[in-house]
Amino acid sequence: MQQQTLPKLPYALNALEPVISEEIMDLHYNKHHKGYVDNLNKALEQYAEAEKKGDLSTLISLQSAIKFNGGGHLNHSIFWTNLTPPGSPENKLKEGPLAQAIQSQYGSVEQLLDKLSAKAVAIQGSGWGWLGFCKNSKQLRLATCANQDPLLDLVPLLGIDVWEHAYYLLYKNKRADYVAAIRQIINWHNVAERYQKAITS
Ligand code: MN3
Repeated sequence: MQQQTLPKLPYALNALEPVISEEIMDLHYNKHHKGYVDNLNKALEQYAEAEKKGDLSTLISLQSAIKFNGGGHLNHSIFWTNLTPPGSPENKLKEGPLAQAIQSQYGSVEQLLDKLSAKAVAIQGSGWGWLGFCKNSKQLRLATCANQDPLLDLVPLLGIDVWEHAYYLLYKNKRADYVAAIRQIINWHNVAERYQKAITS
């Protein structure tokens, strides 16, 4: 398997201020996300080695590291693109299939975000709140994942990282304030693009 790489951030480290501080972004992207990528590559390398040797017990023992770091890499790679500087036009959801689906299932974007926020705030410990698309029912769904578990049964559209590293330096213990503030920097164009791909593929 080829080396996984840290994707380029689509904006500057300070671009999400005042909602997310430059210090949080620097640590979150350059340390946490980079750490997931580096540790994933290490685990994948060891996995390939063990595979060559037919070393089954090592293969099994590497699975949790691959899930954790691989999930962290997948989740953050989506998360960065789900965000946009406050006040940018991408923060508004334009008319289209996603707007229609949200309206018919949740009433409005605000009502959807109220539900997603409540779920994300209630996660015990670290994890992610997600808006996803269910390919079987063709419906939007809300979900939560613990730790860095990736969202596998839905197509991920919009993720909210509620690990303390995502907000603690600015919001301290007030996870609900962070989740409320993040509405100002959601990149709805990105979410709509992901939805478009999910319904047509
Ligand atoms: Mn994180």
